[in-house]
Amino acid sequence: MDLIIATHNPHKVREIRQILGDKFDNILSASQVGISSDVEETGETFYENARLKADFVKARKKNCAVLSDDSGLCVDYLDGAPGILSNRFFKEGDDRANRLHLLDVLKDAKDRQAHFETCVVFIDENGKVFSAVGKTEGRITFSESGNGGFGYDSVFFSNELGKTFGEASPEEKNSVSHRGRALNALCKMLENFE
Ligand code: ITT
Repeated sequence: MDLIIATHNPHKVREIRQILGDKFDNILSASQVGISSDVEETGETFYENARLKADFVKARKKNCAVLSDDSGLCVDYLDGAPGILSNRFFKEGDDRANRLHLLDVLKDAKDRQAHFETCVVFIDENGKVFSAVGKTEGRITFSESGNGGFGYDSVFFSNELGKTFGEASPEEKNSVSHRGRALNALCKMLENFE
């Protein structure tokens, strides 16, 4: 089965391809199928925004299966912010500026607990909708560490890995990440459905 990934974030495309492996015949990004425009993320939850992104691509590629991912970092000290606004925390689409802003906002914070969350929405060729969520726990570091990953990875210390996602290999990150968990849960759901 061919699958279109409804995202314009190349890092997500890379990770989703790594995690899904050979579960789909062909995994194409939105730009590879000629969709360069994006939907406005007006939802109030990860699910609502993931659904908006999946519906947007499905409406343009009616015969294909579509997968979207809406994710974010939720920091306890900030009552769950930046959450669904993670990509726009300080400056839209500027990962480095957003990371440095987070370190600045938390410079005096003792409670540094945080989690990443992902909601994936999958719409099959016939229009049936599936969704799954994944979470991973950790804490925000006091400075950046590691060059791997993207977004907030170099300031997120994973409780399970004992290092930041920026220091982890792609395989290590995917094995415990919010995205890895959400996609594995989705795949189980799809296997049971078939
Ligand atoms: P699309 O909407 O096109 O999918 P996006 O980057 O805008 O791309 P989101 O709205 O889901 O995607 O924003 C999520 C932001 O949260 C993302 O830009 C990163 O800053 C951060 N983020 C999400 N997953 C992450 C991960 O695995 N590691 C580090 N940061 C992550």
